[in-house]
Amino acid sequence: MTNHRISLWGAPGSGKTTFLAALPIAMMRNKRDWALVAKDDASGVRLASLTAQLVREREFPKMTNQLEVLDYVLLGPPRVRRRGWFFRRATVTEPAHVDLSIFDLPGGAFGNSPTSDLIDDLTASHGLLFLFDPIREFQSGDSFDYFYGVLSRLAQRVMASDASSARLPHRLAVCITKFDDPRVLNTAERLNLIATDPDVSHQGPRVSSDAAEELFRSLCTVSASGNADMLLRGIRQFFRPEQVRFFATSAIGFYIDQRRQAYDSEDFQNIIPMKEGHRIRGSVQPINVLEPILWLADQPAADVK
Ligand SMILES: Nc1nc2c(ncn2[C@@H]2O[C@H](COP(=O)(O)OP(=O)(O)OP(=O)(O)O)[C@@H](O)[C@H]2O)c(=O)[nH]1
Ligand SMILES: [Mg+2]
Repeated sequence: MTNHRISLWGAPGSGKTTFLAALPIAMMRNKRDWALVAKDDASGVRLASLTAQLVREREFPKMTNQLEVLDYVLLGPPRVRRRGWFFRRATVTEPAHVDLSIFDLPGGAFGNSPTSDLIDDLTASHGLLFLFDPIREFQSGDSFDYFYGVLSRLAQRVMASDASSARLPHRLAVCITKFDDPRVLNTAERLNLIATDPDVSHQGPRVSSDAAEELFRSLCTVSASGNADMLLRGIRQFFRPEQVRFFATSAIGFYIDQRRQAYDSEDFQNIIPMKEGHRIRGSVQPINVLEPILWLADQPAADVK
């Protein structure tokens, strides 16, 4: 069994906990059989309650106030593997079985002075899932503040133990969150980045992983502080290009009318503004939530929903 530790990383309110809450739903809505099985009661109860809150109460999670470590086994569809050498070679079918620990922290922890414990946790992770909230970046422009301090401490830590390594060993999934927001969707449409896959068009627009980098670059240019362009430079400087992938994601997805079971480009918002915060309008339809997790866990990509 392979062992993978994935840390969620992103500014306060960038959507880390909601992304996690949507993960079981993304698995259930996927055609192939992916499942998360909790390794202890606390991890099982926590994720079940987060997911139920999203689906049943249609409420977003409360802001995270302490580190949460959630341990699961990620079970996947059977894969064909070769075993043994030459004459004794045999083909066996095994379900993918990956140990997955997910670290979720309050976004504030990634600010100016990250603690040593945080840097230890990130150093020991195999995959980093960086959530970039374009709406927040447009309004307050502080993603860079929650990115660079951590990144430089991480690089310092890794290079202290291996002076020859010029880049970090981690895989990095850069997830643009809130793709369902009209401002983000409009940007992707304006840049002609929407995939035209007939299989998914009834579920709403999607941006492929290759096009997501361009979307990210463009969203960085409308940063309130003008600092977001340095995010991409930091990513390029510290990670190996083949270890970085971009995703345009939404934890809640677009509103899908229950009767017609289809996306309506005239009525797609799945969020209702409330006096305080937002509520979810209809069913939760995660977009590119499972995909970055599978990529970070080094598993074959999920089938299109
Ligand atoms: N439109 C839209 N809004 C979202 C989505 N996910 C999260 N949000 C909004 O972002 C807010 C913050 O989400 P959280 O998941 O709590 O963010 P977080 O990164 O865990 O925040 P901290 O725990 O404070 O660091 C939510 O209350 C929602 O209003 C999404 O997929 N689409
Ligand atoms: Mg949180």
